[in-house]
Amino acid sequence: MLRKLVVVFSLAVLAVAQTQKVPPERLKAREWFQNAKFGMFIHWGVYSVLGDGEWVMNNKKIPISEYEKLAPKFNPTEYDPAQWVSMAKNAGMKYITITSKHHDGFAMWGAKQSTWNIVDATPYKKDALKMLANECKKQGIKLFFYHSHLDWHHPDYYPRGRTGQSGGRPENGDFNRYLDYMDAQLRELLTDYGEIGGIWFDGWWDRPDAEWRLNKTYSLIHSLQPATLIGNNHHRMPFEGEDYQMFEKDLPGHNTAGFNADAGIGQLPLETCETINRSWGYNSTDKQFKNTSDLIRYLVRAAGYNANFLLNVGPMPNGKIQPEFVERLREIGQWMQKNGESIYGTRGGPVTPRPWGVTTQKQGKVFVHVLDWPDELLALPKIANVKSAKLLATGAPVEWKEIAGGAILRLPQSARDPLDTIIVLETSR
Ligand code: FHN
Repeated sequence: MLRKLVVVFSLAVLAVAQTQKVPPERLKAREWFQNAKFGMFIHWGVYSVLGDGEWVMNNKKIPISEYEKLAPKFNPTEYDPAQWVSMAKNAGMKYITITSKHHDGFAMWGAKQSTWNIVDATPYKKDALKMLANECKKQGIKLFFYHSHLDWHHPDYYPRGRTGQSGGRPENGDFNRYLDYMDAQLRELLTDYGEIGGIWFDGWWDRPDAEWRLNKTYSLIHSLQPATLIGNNHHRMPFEGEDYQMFEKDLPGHNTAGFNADAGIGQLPLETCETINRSWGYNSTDKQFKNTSDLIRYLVRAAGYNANFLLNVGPMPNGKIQPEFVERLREIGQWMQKNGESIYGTRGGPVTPRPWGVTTQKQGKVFVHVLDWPDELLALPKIANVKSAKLLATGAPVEWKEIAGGAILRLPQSARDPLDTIIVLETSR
């Protein structure tokens, strides 16, 4: 017992110490992030030309000399960032996280450190990220960059890690020089692209024992833009200097996809990401689209777990987003227009997630999201000071009866929404 108390106390001290070091503008940004709740993930790069996902180089063992031939074929003349941004906004998304560089090392902006980038290596020649950054600013949506630590293309990414072994790179290289290169890229992205909401790192897991100089990289980012949030998809508890914790293809605390064996849930803002079909980067044969209801229910569950939902699209090589994605985003947006009050600005509610659904809460309101009615009646544990219970959709009162240790909700079948019946409990605080 004493040991447990000491551990709890030390964790509390650590949490306070970490918060104390965080400047006010970043604390504000973290709060903004938690309120935003819903973002668009974009995986886009030269791999889209092959329509076989963003791992195609590794999975098909394509040597660098061959893979580089994709760049001259990448000419997204139909890329319209204004359309992308308004699509995200109409879906109810408040930020966009786009791949500045994925594991293939290809830079989607006019990077000065190498010609392996969209401006120098493709017939398109335009800086896709600059165009998107300008549009995000214009339409008032925050922009985050996904940046891969792991690099299958750079010769100095050496010793190599678990992946990217078939590129045909020399058996030598200077890892620190690679990190300098990556820091220089980040410096550029945080200097020339306006206000950046966050950097979403990925690929650390390729070399978990390497000296990644994270402190140096994180300090660089925060010195250039103190309010930029840092997240790292290392599938572990957050490291020092990070601002949010992400979960891939799983709700916090779950591990159905196999990424989160070592990830507990920390104190920082949370985010979970998911695909619409089964691919991140464009995949022309993947037709296993989740339906809109399931995507909305995932968003609702994420909110109940106190987490944001980052929903992915993988644009086509011509710059268009495929119609199956567009349709689902539009439908999610329609739902958010009506029910967003129970998602935006909320935190996980007083009742922890249950098999029947989740709760969210904000200023004097608890939203009970019943995703699967267990029965005619729904029993809830005690929620303090409930004044009234109403349907969010119509404002109609809902039968609410307090009993010893909790309360009972009753709602006739006809008043339920099979997607999500949202009951608003007004509480006096
Ligand atoms: O390897 C990547 C994958 O391509 C994709 O970017 C996802 C997104 O969460 N993360 C990786 C694996 O953890």
